[in-house]
This record gives sequence, C-alpha cells and structure tokens, in this order.
Amino acid sequence: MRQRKIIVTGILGQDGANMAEYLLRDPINHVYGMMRRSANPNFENAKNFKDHPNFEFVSGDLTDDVSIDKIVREIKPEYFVNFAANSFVGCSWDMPEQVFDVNALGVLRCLESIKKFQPTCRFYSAGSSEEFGDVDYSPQDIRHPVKPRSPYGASKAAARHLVKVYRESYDMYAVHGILFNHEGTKRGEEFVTRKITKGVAKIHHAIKNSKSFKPIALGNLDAKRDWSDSEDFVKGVWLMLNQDKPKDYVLSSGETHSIREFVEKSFEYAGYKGEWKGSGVKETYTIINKSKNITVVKVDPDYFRPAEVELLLGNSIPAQQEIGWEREVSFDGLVEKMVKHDIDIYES
Ligand code: NDP
Ligand code: GDR
Repeated sequence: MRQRKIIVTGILGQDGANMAEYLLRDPINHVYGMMRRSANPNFENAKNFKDHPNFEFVSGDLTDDVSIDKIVREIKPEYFVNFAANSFVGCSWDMPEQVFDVNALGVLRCLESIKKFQPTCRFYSAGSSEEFGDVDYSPQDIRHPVKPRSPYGASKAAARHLVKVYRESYDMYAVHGILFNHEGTKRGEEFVTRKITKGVAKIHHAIKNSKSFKPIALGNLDAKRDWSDSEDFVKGVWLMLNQDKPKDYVLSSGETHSIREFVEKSFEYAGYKGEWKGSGVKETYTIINKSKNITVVKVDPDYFRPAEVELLLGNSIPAQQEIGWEREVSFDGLVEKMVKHDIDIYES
C-alpha cells in the first residue's frame, strides 16, 4: 500500500501528539514527527505512538530554514501540519523576538520550503483566538477583526496574513484555522487548566495523607475562555486539510467559562465543595474538610498579564455545517477527565 506522508511539527506538545495518535489509527498514514534538539527531551506525550511502525521522529527547528528545507526536500510530504510554536501567551512579553521568530517567521519558513520543494503539499498553520484579543462582538467568527493583546497574538496574526498571501500568490493549499483554547491530559503545566487540575490532585493527595500543601496561586480569576478538548480539535484540523478548496475555519465549543468556574468544577470532581472569600488580590477559595476551612486557591499578582484578553467565545457553526466537524467532549467532561487523570497520577 502506498502511504500518505505527513509531517507533524510540535510532536512532543499537546496537539502534535494527539494528531499523531489520531492519524496513526489509519494504516495509510505515515507520520514524521518533527522535534527540536533538546538536552533532555520529554517523551511522555509520545509514549503511545513513538514505537509505532508508521511513525518516525525527524529533527528540525522552526527558527532554522536549513532544517525545514531538508525535511520537506527529503520526505516530500503530502501534508505538513504545523503545531510547533512558543505557545505560552504569558511569556510572550518577556521574549517577544523569540515568539515572533518561531510563530511568524517559522510559518514563513515552512511555506517557503513547501513552495520550493513540494508545492502540492497541503499545509496547516495553527491559528489562535488570541488574534481576536480585545473582542468587538460575541461569538467570534472567522471574520472578526484582528486585535491581538500580546506579542503571541500578534505573531499568530502575522502568520495568518502570510498563509493567505502564499495561498493567493502561489496557489498553495494552505490554511490557518483559528483554534480557541483546547486542553486535555497532555496539556503543559503552565497553562491555567492543567495548573489547576494538577494542583487539585496534589491537594487531594495531601489531604488524604494528612500532609501540608501550598494553595494554588493564580492570576486573573475573571478571564473567560472557550475551552474544548484537544482530541476533538485535531479531527477538525484534519478536516480543514481535506477540503476541495482551502478555507479557514474557527474551532471552538461555543461556551465560555471563567477561571473561577474551572476552579470550582475541578474541586467538585475531586469531591470538595468550596466558597470564594475576600476580593481583589486578597481573594481565596476555601474548602471544608473534617469541619475545617482550608484555603486551596489564592491570588498572586505575579500571574497578572500586562494586557489581558478578558473574554473569548467562538462560533464554530460553519465548521460543523460545511466540513462536518463534531465536538464530542463537553466542558464538564473535559474538567472531569483532566482531574481524574491527575488524581490517578498522584495515586499510582
Ligand atoms: P504546546 O506548547 O503543547 O506544543 C508546542 C510544541 O512546539 C512543543 O513540542 C515545542 O517543543 C515545539 N516548539 C517550540 N518551539 C519550536 C521550534 N523553534 N522549533 C520546533 N518546535 C518547536 O502547544 P499546543 O500543542 O497546545 O498547541 C499547538 C499549536 O496550536 C501551537 O502553535 C499553539 O500556538 C496553537 N494553539 C494552541 C491552542 C491551545 O489552546 N492549545 C489554541 C490556539 C492555538 P518542545 O517540546 O521542545 O518544547
Ligand atoms: P491562554 O491560556 O493565554 O488563553 O492561551 P492560559 O491557560 O495560559 O491562560 C488562560 C487565562 O487564565 C488566566 N490565568 C492564568 N493563566 C496561567 N497560565 N496561569 C495562571 O496562574 C493564571 N491565572 C489566571 C490568564 O490570565 C488567561 O486569561 C492558550 C494557549 O494555548 C495559546 O497557545 C492559545 O493560542 C490560546 O490559548 C487560544
């Protein structure tokens, strides 16, 4: 059988790993997972597929066009799915040049390599709801103006323009689908959802074993996000790559929830009811255990951002109606799955 050759970048991150797992279910796919050089790489997210016969790692770095040229020239892929990025909004004020180099110029390097060596290759660039930023209306759709609030959001907006320019100038199949927040058990621990679910699991374990613990320290509790499951999103990305003609879509849940609600739900799934006390930087979340009040969340202004995206709520109806994308995991299902997974880690 002739196999489809697919390069997936960001393979050790959340989406790259979920995409590889999804694609490898079909024996027609051969996945080349691109990873950058690291002194101590973490293969945890790749543990389910790294030894699969239809999978191999390739070396490359989005900041290095020689390495991108090499993999495209040698593999001659049918698809190139670019999930690699400096994806943490919070650090993008501290290293804006690096963020732009990877997230915007990195996409340019991929487009150039494809144009030169494999112009028929279909390319996906991971767009972000952070491009909408300071939103004008809700729910946000693909026509929403670009109004980023961070160097990260600006870098993704630049990538979006580049994809459009290459698509129109060179007749390339290139899409920049906009992804709203998506999470799961492979999520990095600096992102707020995983920070909360890991923190809940740690606190639950400490309470059960009569040990001391520190409360989870969070920043802006009022920000609202449209959260989905990454495993649902990789299917939507694959649908975007397999249309008759390239067109960008929004993937989102169509619901928005505050950080505060994510905290409450996470403790609920671990078996605790709690209440918020105080306000501003003195606000805390307290649970009751054996008639004692225990503070489990506090506010730390170090986690406030120089500029915040206060509300995100996406409109994915066109993706559902036009390319047949379906979301399977609800907000509650997502929180439950993450909390249970993290509690199991502490208990094993
Ligand atoms: P992760 O941070 O989990 O993964 C990003 C991956 O990119 C990591 O494996 C990282 O490598 C790799 N990477 C970073 N810099 C480079 C580089 N210079 N060259 C090669 N690889 C590099 O992100 P997600 O999986 O969550 O997100 C995937 C994509 O989707 C990203 O582009 C992100 O910006 C975008 N996105 C994500 C959303 C979300 O909610 N998850 C929402 C909207 C957009 P290493 O493992 O070595 O650090
Ligand atoms: P986001 O995700 O910035 O939306 O970017 P993140 O989980 O980092 O923040 C979400 C919201 O939570 C608030 N917040 C905190 N955030 C973090 N990380 N840590 C905290 O302690 C904390 N306390 C409150 C933030 O201020 C923010 O409002 C994610 C990334 O995956 C991007 O790559 C992607 O493009 C967007 O989602 C869509």
